[in-house]
Amino acid sequence: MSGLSIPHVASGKVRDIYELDDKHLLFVTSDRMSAFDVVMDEPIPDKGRVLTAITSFWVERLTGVAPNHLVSLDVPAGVTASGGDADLEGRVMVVRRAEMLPIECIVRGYLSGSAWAEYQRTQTMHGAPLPAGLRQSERLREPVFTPSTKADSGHDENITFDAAVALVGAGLANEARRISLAAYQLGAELAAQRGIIVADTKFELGVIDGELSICDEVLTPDSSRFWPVDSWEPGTVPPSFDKQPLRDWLEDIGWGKTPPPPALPPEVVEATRSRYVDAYESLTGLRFADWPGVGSASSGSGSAGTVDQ
Ligand code: Q0Q
Repeated sequence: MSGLSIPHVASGKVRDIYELDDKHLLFVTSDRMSAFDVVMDEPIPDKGRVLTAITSFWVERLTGVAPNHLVSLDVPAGVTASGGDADLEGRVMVVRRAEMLPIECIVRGYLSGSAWAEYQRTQTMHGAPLPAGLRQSERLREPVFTPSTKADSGHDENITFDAAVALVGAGLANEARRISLAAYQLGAELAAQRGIIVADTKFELGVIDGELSICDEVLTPDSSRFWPVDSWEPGTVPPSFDKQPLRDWLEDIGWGKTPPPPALPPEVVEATRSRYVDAYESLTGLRFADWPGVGSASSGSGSAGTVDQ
């Protein structure tokens, strides 16, 4: 595929999607880092490779739960990154194009974040009643499928399961709940063996050849709340396994959590990189140094620039 540009399809805070052909997309996960919904100016070296490696780890282990969209982790022939020396190796996924559900498929094992805020107001979670007296970060009796809408800007809206049925139909809603709960259960059990609580996670599901499939990133620190198991205490906000060094520094300097972000000192960038690498190595038991592109000349050069051929 030489000489063809790859049309840009979509970008999130961290990831960019390009069109490879009528059936495939190229996912590029950058080293961009967001905190409090603001993207920092400094990349976190190799962060995109960590997220790609974690997704790859889980996709391999979830084939018994549902099909997925992943085709290859190799950089397609002729595809190069411009806009700096960013190297695509180890941070790309060739995926099958899916008809994405218009809902976020969130599973919560613990009462945290927007669910905790709702519970404090109405003693419900995504509109469903919960017992009285629950504390922040409390473990729920069992994991719950708690969908939300997909907001183009701002925050997604938490909705009831019946509202999800109204949006996607009962068949897809029930299959999305089955897949999400089973994938969370498998992920949470394996992570717990490694000393990591998966408090909640967000799956993106899409239909490929008539089958609801696991897409996008899977059980990563960016799509989940990871807590160190020995720091968990109901009634408190446990430290984020990966983002805490950055969050602590941003709060210590009194940043107002609105753009522009402050310049990050090298030691904060490095501490954040280490936490992401630790998350990968703790979860998988594998050496991050063995992941493609890690330690290469351009490794740590930051987010991938535009992709062209
Ligand atoms: C698709 N996204 C997410 C996103 C911006 C990711 C579209 N296999 C697929 C996928 C996937 N995954 C998508 N579309 C068609 N087929 C995923 C929300 C948005 C950057 C990265 N958007």
